[in-house]
Amino acid sequence: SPLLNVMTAAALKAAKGLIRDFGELEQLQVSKKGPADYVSRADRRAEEIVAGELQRARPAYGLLMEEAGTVVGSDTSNRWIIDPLDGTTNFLHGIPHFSISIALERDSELYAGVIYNPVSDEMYVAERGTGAFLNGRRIRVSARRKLQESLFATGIPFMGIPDHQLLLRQLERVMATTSGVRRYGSAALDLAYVAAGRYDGYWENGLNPWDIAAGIVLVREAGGFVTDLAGGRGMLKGAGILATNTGLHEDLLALVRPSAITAATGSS
Ligand code: 2AM
Ligand code: CA
Ligand code: CA
Ligand code: CA
Repeated sequence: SPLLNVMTAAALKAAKGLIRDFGELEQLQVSKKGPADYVSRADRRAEEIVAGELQRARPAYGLLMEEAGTVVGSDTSNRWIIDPLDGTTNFLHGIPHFSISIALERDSELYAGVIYNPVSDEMYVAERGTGAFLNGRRIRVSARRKLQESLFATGIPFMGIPDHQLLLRQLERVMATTSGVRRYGSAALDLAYVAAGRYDGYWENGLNPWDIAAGIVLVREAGGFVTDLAGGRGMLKGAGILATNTGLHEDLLALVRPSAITAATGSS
């Protein structure tokens, strides 16, 4: 579709710069935004390219970006949500697992999403009602229904997140009953992998809208189900995220929802 073409073109253009910078990491200027939150010239440059391309194609739309913040558009029903480099820590350590994530929110609903991994050259796209695709091929969530056969992903809280205990308790419960847990460090790619049926589910506490907006569209269009960690719809409001192949949703939610954990351990 014309919309997805605009989004993929922006991602591909920004990816060229990221790949160049990934090959010359020593020259990259890195600064610190917050506890364990690093930003490099690569993040900023990629974001400028993505935002510039999207604004050229759809001048009236607003933007929500990780690095530059918010741009209010004259068309208030359409807003881009952009993470120009998801997995910055991997990137800065020379680990080839990072992505560009672009979502479109329309009338306050997530409408389209594009996630691109420049190293593996995997382009994930989804638009509401038309399915999810990886490099042009239709993708679907997995069909697994048993926890003990299923593989899950999560994110490990970084410095500055107060409740490390929550993840440790969630891990304890998920490890004991499933095929395993992975932690690769790009929330956007974690969601893309759920959409592609690689992971059977993924959860993470907290996160920002740009980490997950595009991935939510992908998982839904691939037949999956996405909620916050209380089973509600607060994913973009920092209430955590749980994305599964739908069939496993209740089971995984029962293992990781904070209220269940608090009740089971009797602490707060
Ligand atoms: P980033 O690479 O764009 O910063 C990994 O669990 C997810 O958490 C990624 O989406 C990563 O996004 C984000 N993340 C990692 N460290 C972070 C920090 N200190 N503050 C906020 N988000 C962080
Ligand atoms: Ca960041
Ligand atoms: Ca991110
Ligand atoms: Ca980022």
